[in-house]
Amino acid sequence: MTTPKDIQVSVLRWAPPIVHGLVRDLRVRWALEEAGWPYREHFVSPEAQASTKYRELQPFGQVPAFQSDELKLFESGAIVLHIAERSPALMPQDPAGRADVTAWIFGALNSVEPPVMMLNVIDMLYQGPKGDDVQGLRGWIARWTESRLDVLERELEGKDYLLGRFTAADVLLTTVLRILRDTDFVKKRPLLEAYQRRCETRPAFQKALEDHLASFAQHAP
Ligand SMILES: N[C@@H](CCC(=O)N[C@@H](CS)C(=O)NCC(=O)O)C(=O)O
Repeated sequence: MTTPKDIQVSVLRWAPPIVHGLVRDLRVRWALEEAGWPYREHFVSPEAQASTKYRELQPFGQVPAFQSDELKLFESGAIVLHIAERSPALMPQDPAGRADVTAWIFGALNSVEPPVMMLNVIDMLYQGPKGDDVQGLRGWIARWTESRLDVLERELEGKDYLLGRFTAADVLLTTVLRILRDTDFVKKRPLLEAYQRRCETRPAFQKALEDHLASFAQHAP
């Protein structure tokens, strides 16, 4: 399999420290590091995000967006899947194994990330009053999140990674679990915490995180 050339990944030119290590270009950087595909950063400012030119690349004006000599792509899950489909480091070669990875990529993004993000919205992003109604909603979403983490714990029992070996599904699941870093949802579950640590101590993750943080430091106001 040939490696695409001239890869560029869009990243926020700067973001406040509260989201450092969470912005979704990290997923793509990590997958690229695991695959061994060189890439360049395409820094986008808030003005660029709003521009017609950037919206042709990412219709919602968000990051990440991906470009290569072959194609352009948006949505972190689609980008990681694209890389994985061409990289044995992220996806096994047999059809059943590939199907499992695809299912877990969607599982991480579509079944685990929604309640995790809702908690994040209430805890970090929502600035309005947090009366009984918001607390009640948070409690309900917290139980939804716990039920998803229960499933993950069962899946990971006796395994180092979701599908036994490391795959793109672990890139997405780990970066989703990171969103809970200021809570005890993962911390109180030793098996999940160990899984997250195992994934985050991989050299490819460390390199991706280092570059992700360096680009914010470089553009700090
Ligand atoms: N579903 C999208 C979400 C992308 C997203 O939420 N990007 C955020 C950073 S993590 C962003 O660009 N926020 C800035 C904005 O929306 O203006 C994906 O996974 O790529």
